[in-house]
Amino acid sequence: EVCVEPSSPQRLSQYACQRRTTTINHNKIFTDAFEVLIEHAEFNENEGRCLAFMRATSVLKSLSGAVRCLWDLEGLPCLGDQTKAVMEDILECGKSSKVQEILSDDKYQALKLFTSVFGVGRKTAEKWYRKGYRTFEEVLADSSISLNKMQKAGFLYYNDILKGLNRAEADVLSQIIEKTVHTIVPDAIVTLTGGFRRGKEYGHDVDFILTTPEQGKQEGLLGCVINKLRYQGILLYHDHQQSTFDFKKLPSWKFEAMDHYEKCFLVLKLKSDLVEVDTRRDDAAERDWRAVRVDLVAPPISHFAFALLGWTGSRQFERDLRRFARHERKMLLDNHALYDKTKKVCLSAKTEEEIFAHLGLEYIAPWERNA
Ligand code: TTP
Ligand code: MN
Ligand code: MN
Ligand code: MN
Repeated sequence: EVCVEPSSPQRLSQYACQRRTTTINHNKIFTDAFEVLIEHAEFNENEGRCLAFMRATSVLKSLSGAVRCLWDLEGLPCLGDQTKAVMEDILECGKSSKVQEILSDDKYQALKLFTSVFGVGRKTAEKWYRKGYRTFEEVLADSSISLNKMQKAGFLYYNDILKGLNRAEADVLSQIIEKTVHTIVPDAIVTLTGGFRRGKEYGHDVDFILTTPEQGKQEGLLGCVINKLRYQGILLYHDHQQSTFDFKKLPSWKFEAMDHYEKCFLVLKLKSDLVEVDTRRDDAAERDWRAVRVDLVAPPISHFAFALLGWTGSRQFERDLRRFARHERKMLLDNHALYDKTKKVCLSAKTEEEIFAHLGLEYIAPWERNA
């Protein structure tokens, strides 16, 4: 059998921030399998295994063609014996026995189900599993379990939130958020970020960055936005987190999901003719809206570029940007700043392009960051 080398004579970098990864994935059959292995490793807190499969997944997503045999993997970074064994299985039998085993595992199934609820993390899911619960009905029937506000919303709007949104629905929401923000601060800047900025067709939520041309004027903006959304009758849930941002603090050296900007996690009513309401639900038949997840973050304009780069993702792209900065440049990068450890200075930036330049990286456009 003759195998076609997936192009690119140049050696592929081990860092996702030195690869261009669009939303077109020619190796979905492998990456879907790896995603199960990643989740399983996450549930078992096996960080090393998790990272290995995340890096392998990301490399496969960046290839310009489908892998047809193990020889195609020659010279590719981040593909070890473990990942190759799984791929060999899939190439030979169309599926991986290891993945099949996990998919039929009782604990995996329960944790997967429970963590699919907004507000339920691995630890809570594990607790419910250990109590012997396998279904939502069993969890909700236990009166000794007290759900927090987020989890209550998670159960209440479960089907809607699980469905996520398409691009057209994200655009409708952009208009709603922009209009609302501009009634408060007319010259505020509203920027779509997250997966939709990377050109994804579907998302589990819509992410926006709000800032103002005048430094500091973004303070208090989110509180006003929340009030306006409530007044419009479309606010179903909000978790407003105040800023804990400190201008003097150096970037954190480890990857943290959370940053220190003022932000809010919302569930909004999306009313539109465009919206497809799931009519299988009894109550859905009479309503003309669907619950959707929206994230808003409000950095000061001085830090906008870092916030934008951080919130655009993908998570693997962010992880590798930071790893590259630390290991290849002796710099610390996070959602707030870039610190040069050699020169002992923070490098400021007005645009993402400037941050890539500070790092000595070729600019990678948002739609090429689907690592
Ligand atoms: P998500 O909205 O979770 O992911 P996504 O938009 O890439 O994909 P999806 O379509 O499933 O929504 O997060 C977007 C980015 O925001 C992600 O790269 C991580 C980042 N983020 C932070 O940097 N800080 C935070 O506090 C949070 C909540 C997210
Ligand atoms: Mn998102
Ligand atoms: Mn997500
Ligand atoms: Mn989000």
